[in-house]
Amino acid sequence: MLQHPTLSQYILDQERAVRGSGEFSQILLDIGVIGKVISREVNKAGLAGILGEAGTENSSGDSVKKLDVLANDLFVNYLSKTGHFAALASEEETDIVLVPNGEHAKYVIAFDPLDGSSNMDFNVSVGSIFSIHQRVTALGTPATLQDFLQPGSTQVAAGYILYGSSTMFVYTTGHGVDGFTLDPSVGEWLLSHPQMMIPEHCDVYSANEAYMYTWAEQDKTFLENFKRSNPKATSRHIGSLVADIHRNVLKGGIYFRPYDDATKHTAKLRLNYELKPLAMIVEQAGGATTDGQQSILNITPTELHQKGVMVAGNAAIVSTYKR
Ligand code: AHM
Ligand code: MG
Repeated sequence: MLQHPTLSQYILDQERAVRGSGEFSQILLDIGVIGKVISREVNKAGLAGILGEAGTENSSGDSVKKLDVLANDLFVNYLSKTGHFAALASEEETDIVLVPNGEHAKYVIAFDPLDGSSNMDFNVSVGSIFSIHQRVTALGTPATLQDFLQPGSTQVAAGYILYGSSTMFVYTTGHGVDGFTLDPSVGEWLLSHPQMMIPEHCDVYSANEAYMYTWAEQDKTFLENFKRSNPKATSRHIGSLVADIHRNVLKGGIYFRPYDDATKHTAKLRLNYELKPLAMIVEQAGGATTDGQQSILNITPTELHQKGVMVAGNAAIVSTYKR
């Protein structure tokens, strides 16, 4: 275990190197704590039928929260008390949540507390995703929606926690991407994947091809060309965004989610909670992202829950996607 630095050792070393205030280290450590608690709950989710169904009372008479509700409550309650955030935004909340007495806090955070939660019942990997910005509104005043309508390029940190066969915490502060694996026996995050980089070689594509019949012609052609030009091309699609992106970053691959229905411009993924943070991870790992016209990180949201499309992964291939 001692061969691998813990999350706190690593973050504090980094913070010392840049002579930071320590505030940022504390934020990442706080998210690490939330990840550990959700990991514990996800790991015993299969016992729900034994200990009590979610949404009902368990045998002790305690109410059992659905996991996505529990994860959201945990993010909101824990982060509201840290003093670092003026406001929070969650995929599960209609509006931004102002933190009581948060007027003097420097940052805002957007998160998807448990992405892919419909996979939970089948023991498929799920994830939490977060995106942190410095406020654009004046310190000393309440944060506003404007603080969340910033392009991904101004994120000061972003990342995810993947609840898979092991639990991993992957984040970037704009200096590459580091991955930590939870050692459940001691409850510590250990640096297992320092400076993750997308391999140049890329055989994998991840797409929900069920939507292909309503894709635009150029989207069908893009995928066809990828398959034709690479005899080893293979499909890997979990349908759980964090897991799909994580695998592609480690193994090399393209995540392909154009408009599900090109005529209606139907999209599923949310810019603030899913696309921006995961795009920062992909680009910091040496990959590229696009909506067909520009990097996902250059899009300025105009609505809190705005949805969008994303092609992400190996830069050489992503750069050939245009719309
Ligand atoms: P959610 O935020 O409601 O969980 O939905 C997001 C999930 C992603 O994890 C996944 O990639 C996508 O939905 C799958 O959607 P679809 O079944 O339409 O392909
Ligand atoms: Mg989601």
